[in-house]
Amino acid sequence: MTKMPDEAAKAKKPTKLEMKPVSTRKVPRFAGVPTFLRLPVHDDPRDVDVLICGAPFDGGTTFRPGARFGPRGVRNASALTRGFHPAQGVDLFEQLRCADGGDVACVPMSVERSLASIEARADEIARAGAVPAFVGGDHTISLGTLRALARVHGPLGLVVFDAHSDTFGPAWDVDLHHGTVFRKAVEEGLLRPRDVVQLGIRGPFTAANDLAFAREHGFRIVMIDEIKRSLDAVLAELAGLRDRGKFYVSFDLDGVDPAYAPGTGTPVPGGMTSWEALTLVRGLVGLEIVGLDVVEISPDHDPSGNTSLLAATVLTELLAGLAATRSLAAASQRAQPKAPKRPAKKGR
Ligand SMILES: [Mn+2]
Repeated sequence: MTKMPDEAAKAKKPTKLEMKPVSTRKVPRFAGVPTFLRLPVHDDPRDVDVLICGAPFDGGTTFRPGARFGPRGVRNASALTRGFHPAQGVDLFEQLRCADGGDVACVPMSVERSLASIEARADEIARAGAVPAFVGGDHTISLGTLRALARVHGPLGLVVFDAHSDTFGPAWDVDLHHGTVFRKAVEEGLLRPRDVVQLGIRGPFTAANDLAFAREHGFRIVMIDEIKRSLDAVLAELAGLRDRGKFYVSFDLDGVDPAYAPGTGTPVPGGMTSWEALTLVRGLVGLEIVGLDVVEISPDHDPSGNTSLLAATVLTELLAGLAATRSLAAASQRAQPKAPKRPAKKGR
């Protein structure tokens, strides 16, 4: 039957925007223009719960550059990610409306201008009531998002996966680079330092006092040995962060062992396995997470593509955690009997 022209026009314009990955029955995973998690490209954060944006900037790198290609690498690799996460028992795309918000316009040789653009985008997303999720980019980008989110939400707790503390001093007299971001964030009052947990820290260090700043400010430094010896104890500690206020989560791929994630700017042997990292990410369910990033993905240093695939997988685990947290909160609200305005009726 031939459709009337106005009916055809209606069919083309869905009344409600579908903010989930395109069905693999319609478009195979390897086809189409690559976007984060095969999501639609959508600019307006008011239409989504989470807006995933690329921050292709590596001008804060002190060693091996290439993280500017991270967002592209993760978009490609994320064709293999899926929505249903058995550990959480949730389909993240059923719980969360997500979209690819495109890339922030970064200036390759200007940290200040790039951070200003990232901050403006994070600010816009947060004020729209959505969670900004950034894919880097080197670790410097976190400072841009933290500046915006602390302004909107107040000082934040932080869970960061990383081989390095990133609280170090200036390099070549430059005080802002990917190894100083969390010292800067504390100095700018963006964090609640006693609610900062660093996971996977390891040496060798330049000097014995490399972690002095983090220790003096009360960061909980979880060295890699603790994770290897007692993952469950670390998970219990993460569970203890629930009800401690709003958190930011930052996942630097170099927290993972270079055997699993060699495509990163400053690899350090002896890190987490992919499984340990993903298990710890799952341990964040229940935290009130208002922003997140996955950084230091340098695809050109990993011809296998595993680093980008792991980054994409970490991203979906973080989102599944948000989804699980929301569905748990909704379930507990339903279970809470409301104070009855009049005596409860029998048989309810
Ligand atoms: Mn880092």
